[in-house]
This record gives sequence, C-alpha cells and structure tokens, in this order.
Amino acid sequence: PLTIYRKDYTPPGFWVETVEMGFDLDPEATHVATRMTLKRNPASQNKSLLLYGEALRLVQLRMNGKALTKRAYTLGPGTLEINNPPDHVTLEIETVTHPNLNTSLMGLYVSDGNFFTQCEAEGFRKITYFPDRPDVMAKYKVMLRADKEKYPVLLSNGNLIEEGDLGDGRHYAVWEDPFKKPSYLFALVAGKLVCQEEKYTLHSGREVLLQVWVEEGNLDKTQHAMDSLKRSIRWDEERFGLELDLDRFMIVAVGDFNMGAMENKGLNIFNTKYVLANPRIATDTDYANIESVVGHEYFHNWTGNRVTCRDWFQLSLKEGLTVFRDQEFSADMIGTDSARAVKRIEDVRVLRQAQFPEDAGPMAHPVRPDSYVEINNFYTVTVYEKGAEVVRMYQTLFGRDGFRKGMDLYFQRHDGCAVECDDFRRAMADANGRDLSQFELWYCQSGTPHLKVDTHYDEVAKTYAITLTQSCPATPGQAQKQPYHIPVAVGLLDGSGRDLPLHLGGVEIDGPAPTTMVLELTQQRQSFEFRNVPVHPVPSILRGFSAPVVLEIDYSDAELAFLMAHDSDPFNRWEAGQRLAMRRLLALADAVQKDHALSDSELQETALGKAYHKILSDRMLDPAFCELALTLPSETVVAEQVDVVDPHAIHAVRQFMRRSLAAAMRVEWEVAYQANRTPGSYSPDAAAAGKRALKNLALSYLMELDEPQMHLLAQGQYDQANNMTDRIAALSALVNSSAAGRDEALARFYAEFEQEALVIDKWFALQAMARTTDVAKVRDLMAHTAFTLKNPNRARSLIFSFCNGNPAQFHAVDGSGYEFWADQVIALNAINPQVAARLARSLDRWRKYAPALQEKMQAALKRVAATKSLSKDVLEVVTKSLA
Ligand code: BAL
Ligand code: ZN
Repeated sequence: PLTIYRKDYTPPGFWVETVEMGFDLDPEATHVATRMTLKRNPASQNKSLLLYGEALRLVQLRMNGKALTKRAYTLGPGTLEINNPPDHVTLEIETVTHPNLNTSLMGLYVSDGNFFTQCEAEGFRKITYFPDRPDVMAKYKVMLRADKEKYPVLLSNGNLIEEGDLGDGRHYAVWEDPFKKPSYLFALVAGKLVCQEEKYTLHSGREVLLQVWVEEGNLDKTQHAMDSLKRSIRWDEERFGLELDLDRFMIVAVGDFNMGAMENKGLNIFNTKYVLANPRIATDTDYANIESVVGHEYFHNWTGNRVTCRDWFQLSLKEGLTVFRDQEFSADMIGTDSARAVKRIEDVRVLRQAQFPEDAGPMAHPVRPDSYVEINNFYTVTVYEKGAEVVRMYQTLFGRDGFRKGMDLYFQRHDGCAVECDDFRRAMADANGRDLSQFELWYCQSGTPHLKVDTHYDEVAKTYAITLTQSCPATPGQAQKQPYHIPVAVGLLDGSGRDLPLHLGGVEIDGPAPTTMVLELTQQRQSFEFRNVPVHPVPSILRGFSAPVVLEIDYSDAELAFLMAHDSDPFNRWEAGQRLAMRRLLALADAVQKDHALSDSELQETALGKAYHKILSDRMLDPAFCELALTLPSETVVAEQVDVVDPHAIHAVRQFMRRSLAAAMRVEWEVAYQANRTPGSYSPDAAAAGKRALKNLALSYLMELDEPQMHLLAQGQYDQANNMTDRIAALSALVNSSAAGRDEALARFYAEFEQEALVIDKWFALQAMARTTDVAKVRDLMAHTAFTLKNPNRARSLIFSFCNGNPAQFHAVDGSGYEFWADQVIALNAINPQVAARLARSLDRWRKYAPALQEKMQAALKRVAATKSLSKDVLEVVTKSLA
C-alpha cells in the first residue's frame, strides 16, 4: 500500500467556499445531493480538481450547470479528478451510500436503527466526493429528509433554520453552520432519540441551549454528562478566556462507535460509554472518564475546530493540546493539591503503561509523524498522551501565565486557520520571548529519552552538583538522536525530610529561595551546582514528572523509603514507592527464572514492607493517594523493565508479592477496609471515590488470602452495594478467588443487567481478565448470545481485555493465545478495519519475549499478514511489526 509522507504536502488546487447537501435518508440506500462552490487556489501547483470518494455510487456529476462527460474526469480508486476545470466551479454531485451495510462505522452508518456519522479522519469521502482534507474549510448548509415515524429527530451541525413536513410520511430539517469547517467535522444524526436540555448563560450574558441526546430509556443517565458540559464551558471561559461560539451545543450518544467521542462542530457524537451514567451502572472511573471526555470534546471547539490541522501529520496539534486541556480541567475540578497529584499520577501511569511500550516498539513514531499508510493507525497514545506531555512542558517552562500568553497569541494569529505544530511552538516561543528551536525535537524524534542523574556533595564548599546525561534509544528509521530540551524539576531534602531552599549557581532570585526549581537540560550532558547546601541532601528529581523520560538514578532502598515518606512532591513520593516495588519484583522474577524458591518471610523487615506499612497506617494521607501508592506496578510495566519478558514469571511474582503484602499487613488492610466505607447515598466526588478505591484495594489484597471469611466479606459487599464501583470490585474479587459463590454471582449480575449494554461489557471484561480465564474460556464467552464482534465496545470488552489485560493466559506456552488473536484480527478485518488494526497492535512487542514465544507470535503475525483482502489498516500494523 501507498505510504504518505509529510514532506510531500502541497496545498489544495481548489478551495471550497460553500457546501449545500441534501440527504434522503434510507438505511438501504441513502441519496446524497451535494452542491459546492470552489475557487482555484493561486498558491497551488495542483492544476486539477481532486476529490476523494470511497464506497460510493456516483449517480450524477455536473460542473457549472452542465453534466460532465466521462472524458472530463477520471475516476480512480478512491479519487475523482476533474481535468482542466475553470477557476470558479460549482459542482453538483449525487451519490448513493448503503448505511446499513457500513460496518466500518466510518462515514454514514446505522446503529440500533438510527443514523450516525463519523468523518474524522477520512470518513466524509464515504458520503460524497469531496476535497476531504483538513486544510479545506467551508461553510455548510444541510437538508435532511427522512421517514417521520422512524426518524423523528434530524440533527446536523450549527443552527436549525427550518423544519417541516414533506406530506408523504416524511419530514425535513435544514441546518446551517455559521462557521467554516473542514469536512472531518461534519456530522448528522437521525432517529428515535430523546434529549435532556438546559439553557445556560455564558459569562458574557449570552444564553445557549445545551442538549444531551440518547435513546429512550436512557434519560436517567444524562445528568452527569450535562453537568460535565456546563463545567467545561465555565472552565474554558475562566482558564483560557474561550467562550462557546454557538447558540446550541449538542451531545449525542451512540452504542456503536470506534472511538471514545468526536468533536463535530456543535454536534459532538459520543460512544455511550462516555455519556451514560447513574450509580447503578457506572463506576467512579466511568464518572471521571465522562467528565474528562465531555471536556475534551468541548475544548476541541477551540483547539481543533476554530484552529484546525493543516494536514493529518499535525494531529497532535489538536489532540496533544486538547488532552493537556482535559487533564488540567479534571485536575482543577477536583481542586486540592493532593487530588491534582492523584490525577497526575494516573495520567503518567497511562503513559507508562501504553505509550512507553509504543515508543519502544515497531510502531514507534514521533508526536508529529513523518509518514503513514493509514492515518487511523496514528490516533495513538504517542500523538495524544505524549503530545499532551509535550504541551505540558511549555507550561512547566513558562508557568501558567506564560502558557496562557502563548495560547492567546496562538488564537490571535491562527483563529479560523488550518495550521501546523510548529505554529503552536512559535506562538509559545514568541509570547514568552524564548528560542524554542531545539524544542522541536520533541515533535520529530520518536523514542523515550533516558535521563541519567549523577550527584556530588562537597561537604567543605557546601555545594551539591547534579549532573544530567540524556540519551534516546534508536527507533524505526531514527538511529541517531539529538539532545532534547528537557525541563527537569528538582528539589533537595534535608535529613528530616524537609525541602531545602535552593540557590543555583549563577541564578539570582528575588524573594525567598524556591524549594523546587526547573533545570533546563539542553546538552547531552550538563551539570548544575547548588550553593549553600548545609547537609548532604536526598535529591527529588523530575518532580511532577516534568518531562516524559525514563529517569535513571541510583537510590538506595533507604533513600527511596525516605522519599516515599517525606517528599513534598506527591508524584515523587508515589514514584519512590513504585521504584522500591519494581526493584523487589525484578529480584523475585530473577529468582523464579533461576528456579529458586520465593520467600517472603522477611518482607516486613524490608524497606518496601516498612514503607507500605507506614503509608497504609497513616490516617492523614489522602485515600486516593494511598490506593495508588499501594498498587504494585502492572505486569505490562514490569515487562518493559526486562530484556527478555517471561510473562508467567512476572505474573507469578506479582501475585506472590500481593499475597505477601496481604498477609504481612492483614490487620491494617482490615482496618483500612472498614475506615474507608462510604455509607449513605452515592456521590462520585473525588473524596468519596478515593475512599472507595482504597477500600476496594484493601478488599482485593484481603481476597488474596483466599479465606472463607474474606469470601464472605466480598459476598456481603456485592449483595449490599448501592453503586457499581463497589459491585464490580466485589464481583472481580470473587471471580479471582475460589469462593463458592463466584459463578452464581456472575450469573446474577448478568441477569440483573442484561438490558444495560455498558454493564454487560464490564461483565465480559471482568471475565476476560480473570486469572483462571484461558483461551478456551474466551472462545466459550464469544459463543454467548450477548457477544458480537460487530459492536466495538463488546469486542474490546472481551477480546482486547483478554489479549492486553490478561498477559499470563494470553501468552500460553502452546501459542493458543496468539492463534486466537490472529483469528480475531482476521475476523474483525472483514467487519471493521479500524478496530481490527487496534487489536493487531497487541503483538507489537513480540521481539521482547523468550524465543519459544517469539516464534509462535511471529507465526501468528505472518498468518495475519498473508490473509487475503487485508485492509491497509491491519496491513500497516503487521508489516511494521514483522519488519
Ligand atoms: N478527534 C477524534 C476524537 C477525539 O480525540 O476527540
Ligand atoms: Zn481529541
């Protein structure tokens, strides 16, 4: 398949000015009549008019009022090129699509009898022929016509300007979007839907209409999304001075959706998973995710829609920035410093769990990629989460005010335009009077940089030197790397754990000396000397995870325990605990591989045992922080730390350590369980959610003891829970134990929630990740009446959860997991290439495993690669994996 390169970008031959569309909606065959006016782009070398189209039947094509003969245009695979057009063109195109056959969920499709669209990145071309590229922005007016009874609600972008009856049992609605937009932001929705609506007054006094549309029967699950939307609107006004520019803002929930949600102008379309919530069906995590995704899509209205991407290589321009904005929003909503730190830790966990492996594997790519075969494969954790870290570094360098200045300048310069990542960097640099040319490397180089720390204390001179050395491993296509510009936030602790005031050589600061300073590393190796350091300090480096790097620093166990107990930076307190735990897990894994018996007799005496004990016994600590601090690094994160992965050894030692910690702190866990109950009515607020998290962590540790008394505790929690968080935690604990009631609990759960698709997804996911679930069990579950590959959420809940979330079983030594994986990638490829390509990523890291497993993974990858009619989505992933 064709590779597309960033360096080959050329401006479009024509600009589109206006687009008028008429849809005759019919699931079998929808007719789309499009009239657009275009004018030649004098700055372009492209003389012809190039339109894109896929899976379309072209019924009519007229230019400036005349039907075009076959000789006047060239219909290629995926393109329609008009030869020698005049400078001003009016095109009229009629196409037919088949929404009910569209299982790719791109373009126009049907879900549960209703019509929806998804156009990012290149779905609009499945609706009509169009210059479907993000730098072509136009104003749209859209008429929807459909059967009145089947499709009473007709929605599109912008404002409803007309609606009425067509007499023949059908009706129509006309929508006009006052803003120019790229085609990827087009949307329509038609069907039987109901909405919760509210009028909302902006800071400026203007009143807007907010709506959350769902299927009938789900109106009791929209309040949280509506509240999140109102909070998002307020936050963007207050933090960035950005106001909603529309009179009407709609969110629509759909059960069949490839992504989490989509920021179509004024008509956001959401996966139900990120809209529907009430205490009965949604967990604390669901509530938090809904708030952040509602925020994310809303924030795109400025960062993405008002200022969009010139081309898809610039995707992180809007995604990295908008993820950063949603992270900040969520942190601001929970308010306290401790809660902000909890959010930061959670975000970094995602980065390490998913992005670091991506950056070290065959699909590694820069935040701004240089090439792609299928752009849908680049909606990645690198573009999103690492992209957000890159944006966060501007704020770390310039502070909140400096960052805001950069944002203001960015909008001042580029509102209404399609621009590049470089334009954002330039706005940040210019607004803050800084040269950020080296900073561009964060956008062009792939791979996770390593940052090595060496320190030296001069007792006589009372100076403390920190020497930072950076390196970055080779990644596909990038053997050599240049040094990055890395902000490194540091602090120094004295013997009692207090922050020392910092005096950096050569830097004069007005006012009291700070206790955290951001060192800017720009060379491969650089030393920073602190003066007036009265005692040999313990350094706290990379506070708040000030840059997305791997920090290499030699701490003793005692120093880590000290940092875990005292560091004023909560991120580094957590980090110290993770390091201690990782150290022990790796030592145990080594022992297992050498066939040594594991012993935990002295755990209480180790730095780790003591530190965990101290955290769990500290009643003053934020429970949400405790939960994170007492959760061991995941098997995936441990796997990234070793040269040759033995998933069974890693699983065994992690389980061993969990059992040891359960036994060693049994009483403390029981106390924590009781102390963190949240009686009374349910609230998803951060404080209550944090208590539940710690209580349920305690439950899961206690269940490692696998004693009847603990089974009763879990069973009791399951029976009495008034919310899904406690319900699912108890069920998970039961399912991963030998409790007699576990099968019955699973059956009861299913019977109770049979009608709630999102809860049945949890039911599948929980079983997919259960310790005893092997491939045969997953194949059984696939035969369940509630299972279907066609629904992405359901496919993800069972298949992805197993392949990505149950490493010990997935990597069965007989290779049956990989055969299962290949079967499902091939099956999904025929239904939905995007979802298939995501699953294809599960074997990314195959070269890291022991040779016997590698061989079987390679065979599975080759089987997929050799499949006929493979989509370019899947082909790109498996080809790069095998390369
Ligand atoms: N733009 C695709 C979905 C999202 O990132 O919001
Ligand atoms: Zn986004």
